[in-house]
Amino acid sequence: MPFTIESARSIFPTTQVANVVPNTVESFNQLSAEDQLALIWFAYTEMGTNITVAAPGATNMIIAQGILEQIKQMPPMAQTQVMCDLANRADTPICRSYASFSVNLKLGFWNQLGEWMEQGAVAPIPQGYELSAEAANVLQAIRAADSGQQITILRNAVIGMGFDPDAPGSYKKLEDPVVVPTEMANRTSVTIEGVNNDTVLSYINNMNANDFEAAIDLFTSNGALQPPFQRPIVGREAILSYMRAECQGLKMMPEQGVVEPSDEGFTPIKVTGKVQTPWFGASVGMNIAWRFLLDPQGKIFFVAVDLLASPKELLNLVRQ
Ligand code: ECH
Repeated sequence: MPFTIESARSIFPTTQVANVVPNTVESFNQLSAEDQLALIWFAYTEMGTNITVAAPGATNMIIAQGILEQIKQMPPMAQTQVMCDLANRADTPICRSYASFSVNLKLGFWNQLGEWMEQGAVAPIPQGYELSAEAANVLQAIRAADSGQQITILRNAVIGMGFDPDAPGSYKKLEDPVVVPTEMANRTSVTIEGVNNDTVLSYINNMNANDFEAAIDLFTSNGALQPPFQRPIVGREAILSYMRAECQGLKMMPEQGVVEPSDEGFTPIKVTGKVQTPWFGASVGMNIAWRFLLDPQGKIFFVAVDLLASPKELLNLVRQ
């Protein structure tokens, strides 16, 4: 076999990804808890003027409701302490529960706290709070990023909070309720300029219909999916749980692509386009590349999803 998962990761090596995301999240993580909270507050409220947030219906907010109500009943100082503990990844019962939340539940949790902070029901960021020079630099980097990069930075900052007793990511996450796939009659089908490969088209159409069982059938049994800035997730079962947790309600809008000649039966295909998350709907279109590697039977051996450095990258379909 000419490819391993590791070697597949570097197909289409000229793809420029948005390194501003991991770099900014890393600088963010070095800041004090107070600076982190204030910075996200500033970034989030500035962004909120151009884009609308909608907590996806699929999120099981009930699970977080008890903790949210508990926080709401606390005196303001204690509320601020809980938020700082989350940012500090302190070992407290609330931080442990938070770490067990799914990604959407973590976002929904903060979304609720943000609404309450705005209404004055939860301690707000103190008026006139001055960011440290380092935090001001991080905020500047976020302002300079495009909206897809901004929401990815926020998301990655938020999911790293709380206290995970095991190695990061290894904790058994609570699962979001499974949504039923879109009925056949109501499904959409995409067209991609330059690509009419059935596997790729089925992948996108099934993902858009939340039909993850069908999407997973397109992978080889040891196939892998590599999300932006992450290691590959290997094997059908692991990919299916990931899809159930993170792919509900995504809208994938591929635009163009290129099919490379096969290498011992393995075919590299790159597709670029936009993705919308249910959190922001049509107000944020993320510029994305899918780098597929299909095996000789046409199954997905590997697919990387990249968040692109700039819209210019949408046109980078260099074969090599
Ligand atoms: C407040 C102040 C105090 C501290 C905090 C606050 C609240 C912050 C809040 C933040 C909310 C942020 C949100 C971010 C959502 C981002 C969603 C993103 C989704 C990207 C999805 C992609 C999907 C790509 C994929 C494709 C595939 O083919 C395979 C799968 C997959 C203000 C209170 C913290 C509330 C809501 C970035 C790119 C295309 C890889 C998934």
